[in-house]
Amino acid sequence: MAGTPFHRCDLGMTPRYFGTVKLKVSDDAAGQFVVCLDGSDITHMQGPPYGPDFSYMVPDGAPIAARIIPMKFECLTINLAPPKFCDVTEWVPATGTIDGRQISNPDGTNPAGFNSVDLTLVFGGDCTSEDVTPAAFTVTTLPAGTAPSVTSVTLVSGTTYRANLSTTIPANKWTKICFDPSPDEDCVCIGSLPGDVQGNRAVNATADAERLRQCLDTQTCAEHQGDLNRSGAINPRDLIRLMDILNGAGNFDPNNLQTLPLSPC
Ligand SMILES: [Ca+2]
Ligand SMILES: [Ca+2]
Ligand SMILES: [Ca+2]
Repeated sequence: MAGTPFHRCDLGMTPRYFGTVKLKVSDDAAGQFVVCLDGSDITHMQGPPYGPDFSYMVPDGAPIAARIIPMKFECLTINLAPPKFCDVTEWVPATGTIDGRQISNPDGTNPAGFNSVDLTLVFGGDCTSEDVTPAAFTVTTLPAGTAPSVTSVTLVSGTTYRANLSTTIPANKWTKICFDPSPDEDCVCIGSLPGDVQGNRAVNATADAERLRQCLDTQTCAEHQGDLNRSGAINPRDLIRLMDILNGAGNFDPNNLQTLPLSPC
């Protein structure tokens, strides 16, 4: 900490004296600092070079000490944010995405679902490409349950990386994937709710079937919403598969009226 010299400033007829205190910390400083200043100490102004000969400080001839009102400062609490880590500028799938497709065929074959996320990074602070490792990710689910883990990270291009999960994200839950754990984490939440063509956190036979009919008409729905059977196309077979998901069929438990909680992101 360093103090700058006091400055004299004339405001009307009354000289005022101001002080500035500068707090200098190292680049990686973080946490809470409490700065307390004692009452003004004027004793040092009574000796050289502030003695009677120091006329600039005593323009009206009165001792400088007589015109300083000792002050008592409240302690100042400063919370320093930790150093900047990497930041994620884009996640794919985007946070809030809900996969409405089946998680397997009704007979249990062809298990499928989101099993990776892509993240585009801006490096900063202490964070470099070497920090983009599986250990930098945490994965949880809501409702709580067994979550996949990040098993590997591959470079897609530029500063876009793919975090590969150990399994597909579980059905009827949010999966929350966070990079760059404390103190500067970035998270994405992806849901899986088979039958939720609307992506509104609720499976409803009437509303989601109606939405799928619109998808068939307009072909403007995202694949993860309208391609219930994961065929790569949205067509009437998806309407049949939606019925299987709603009512239960083979390995499918009935998913009508299933809901997701609010996203944890
Ligand atoms: Ca970050
Ligand atoms: Ca819905
Ligand atoms: Ca399809």
